Amino acid sequence: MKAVCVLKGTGDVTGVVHFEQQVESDPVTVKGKITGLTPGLHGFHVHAFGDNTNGCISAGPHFNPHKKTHGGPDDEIRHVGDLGNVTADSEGTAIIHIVDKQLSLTGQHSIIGRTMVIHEKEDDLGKGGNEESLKTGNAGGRLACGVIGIAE
Ligand SMILES: [Cu+2]
Ligand SMILES: [Zn+2]
Repeated sequence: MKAVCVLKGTGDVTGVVHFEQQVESDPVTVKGKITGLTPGLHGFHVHAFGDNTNGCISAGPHFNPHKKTHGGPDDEIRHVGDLGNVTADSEGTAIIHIVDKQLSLTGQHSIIGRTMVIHEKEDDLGKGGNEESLKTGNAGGRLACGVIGIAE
């Protein structure tokens, strides 16, 4: 099973992300490139809805079918959509290569038809010590997003 997402926003940030999974019990490999960022860390999540009618805001909160609090990708307690941060280099380019155990491209909690979002700021992975940290990781605005679709 393969999926793809083209990220776009109102500014210069754009990207393409590819997803691959062999069978439902396997991890999902996420590979791609996002350009136009400020150097440093940027929160990167799957949000609940594949709705871009009002830009990236319409994608709703982080995809969280198990009703947990926000966390980092290696935490047991996290939203399914919590992929942590990607790092942009001095040119503003982030090369993504993530292998994630909680994502799936099939089954009841598939991410197909949901939205990938790249954020303005670093995701504190739920360790920010305030209420917002346990919801969004204080990752700030949504720079670009795109709906995850089935790929060939
Ligand atoms: Cu997000
Ligand atoms: Zn989250």
